[in-house]
Amino acid sequence: MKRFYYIAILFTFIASAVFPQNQLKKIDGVNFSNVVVTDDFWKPKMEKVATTTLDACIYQTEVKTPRIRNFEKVARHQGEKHEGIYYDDSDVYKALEAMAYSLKNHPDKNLEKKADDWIDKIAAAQLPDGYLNTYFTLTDLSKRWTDMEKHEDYCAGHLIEAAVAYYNTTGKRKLLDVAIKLANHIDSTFRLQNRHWVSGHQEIELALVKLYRVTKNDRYLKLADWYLDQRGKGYGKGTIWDEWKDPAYCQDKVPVKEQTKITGHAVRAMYLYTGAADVSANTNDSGYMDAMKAVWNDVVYRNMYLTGGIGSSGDNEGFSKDYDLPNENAYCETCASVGMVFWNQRMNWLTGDSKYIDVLERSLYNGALDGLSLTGDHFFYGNPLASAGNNSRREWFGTACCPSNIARLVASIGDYIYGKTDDGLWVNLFIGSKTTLQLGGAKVAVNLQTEYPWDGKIKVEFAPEKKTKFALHLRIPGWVTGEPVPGDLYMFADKENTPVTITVNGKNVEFKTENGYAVIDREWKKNDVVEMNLPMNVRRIVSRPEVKQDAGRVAIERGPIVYCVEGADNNKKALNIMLPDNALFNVRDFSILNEKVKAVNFSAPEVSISDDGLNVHTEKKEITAIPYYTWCNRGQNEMEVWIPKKADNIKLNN
Ligand code: FUB
Ligand code: ZN
Repeated sequence: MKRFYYIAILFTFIASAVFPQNQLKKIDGVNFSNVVVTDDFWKPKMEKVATTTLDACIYQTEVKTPRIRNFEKVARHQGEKHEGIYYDDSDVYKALEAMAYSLKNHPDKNLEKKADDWIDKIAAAQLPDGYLNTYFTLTDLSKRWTDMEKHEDYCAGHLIEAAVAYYNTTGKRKLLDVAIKLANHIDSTFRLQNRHWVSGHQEIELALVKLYRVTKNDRYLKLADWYLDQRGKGYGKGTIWDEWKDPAYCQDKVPVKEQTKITGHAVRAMYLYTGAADVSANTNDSGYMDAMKAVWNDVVYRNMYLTGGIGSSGDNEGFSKDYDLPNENAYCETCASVGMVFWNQRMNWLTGDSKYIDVLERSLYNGALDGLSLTGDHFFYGNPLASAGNNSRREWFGTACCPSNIARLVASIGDYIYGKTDDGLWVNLFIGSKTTLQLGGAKVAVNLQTEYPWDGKIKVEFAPEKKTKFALHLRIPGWVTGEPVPGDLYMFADKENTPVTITVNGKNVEFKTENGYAVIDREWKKNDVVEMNLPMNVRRIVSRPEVKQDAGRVAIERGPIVYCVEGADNNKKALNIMLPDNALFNVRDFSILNEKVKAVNFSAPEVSISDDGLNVHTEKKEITAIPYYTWCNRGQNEMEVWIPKKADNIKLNN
């Protein structure tokens, strides 16, 4: 018997050594709290968020709008009226989460004091049974949990995320205890009573997984899974379905594990699939994977803008028909691009495939970053790809989900740079940074230096405490190997791919490519330096012919950056510019406000109409194209990403 026991142990040991990847999750993330960002591109943005964006969020949340006042009213118990929209609590929580991340990078006593004050107010508004929502508490508490569309669990999800973030940064438990009490209340009200409930706006699923990870209490993981399992079974009938006339609006038409098509509201969809990926990674339930891969293909192959933005239609704040990607009227909510970053990060962890980071990078540097002004205190809610000059960045919005969402993303940018296993390091984003990780059984200091996205040189230096063996996986972006995006929604007009060379300590190395990564598996010692040089030539992009709105047009990219022409650089006009096939590009240093960028110049015809409207005139001009994310920082201006190749596609703004 004893012998059998030893054999069984031995077998288990061998099996776990042979199949170490039995886990669904292939890569672990490296949390931003272990990463010091030193990057010339991102560090100033993180500072801007810390010193300006958060102040703007605080001012709007506390002074200009009644969001904090609603919490104070609940605590006063004087029958005062709720002000604002039923989901406004979520903006308080999301700002708090951004504050928590920022405090980790930039300790700031005053900011922490502000966060503590807000937390006291939030805690004072929690009811004894754990319920917390100022809208229902101040309007009619008897109506709580009766309308699935009313975002009670969406707000709860953002509270939980803020609580976990604040606890991780400060070690203070007050908000975490509030979140636990609220999550317990929800769990007892629904899952434990098997009372059906479909969250009208997903968010709580991913938040509950964070709560599970910090508390280690699997009750929250089960609740997250239960939320996913409620969808697509008709339980939303009567509430969310009535509101939107179509269960697909909130991804409630088909059970999550059977979904194959992207539908409905873009932010809800992104949070849903992020939650599903998180649940999969923590339960090892592969049941969501096929669905997520199919839906992801549907997004990326047929429904994504070149900027990585999604959700073309303002009517449903979401997806319309395949290939329907209008440029001027593109909705492309900032939150949806932020959601793309979240979901693609999780898909990369689950699969180890770099194509998800290619999409993440596109959404991050273009669709999401466009949501934040260069001054840090103005925002875009929608991010169109063309403008007749009527768009402007705003200080705030009635529905103010986007400002704090982009703030929390920038403040936690360190989350997206690296991935790891016990004996593998993944470099996903090229962002100057330092971290120390346990690799191959030794502590390894990693120092990544680069001037990306303006320059393609990437240098990674290792300082292990002792010689250690691990596999370095360096992402070779799809835009280097000829695929601007996975699939063929967008293609390079030329086929001039430059091969990538990698050196170790100055000598070329052979490397194998796996899942889109160059893999160098060897023993590393102190001061080993790996260098990779990504070609940064300007490339023309064309769309599949099904995208009618881009027909006869071309866009330009350099590295991960999508470019546009803006009136501010081109004699106040952009819609009259052509980009013929034979135009040559010239890259030069340029500044937009204080942002140092690379501009792309080309000489091309501009069309103008005489004042009397009788003559059309074409004149060759020197045109300046700028990174898309920097547009509309110098007032209202015409702008265009997809530039007509010939005059017959020009649509002038008269
Ligand atoms: O409903 C809450 C948020 O407001 C959504 O995520 C955004 O799309 C906006 O509708
Ligand atoms: Zn938003």
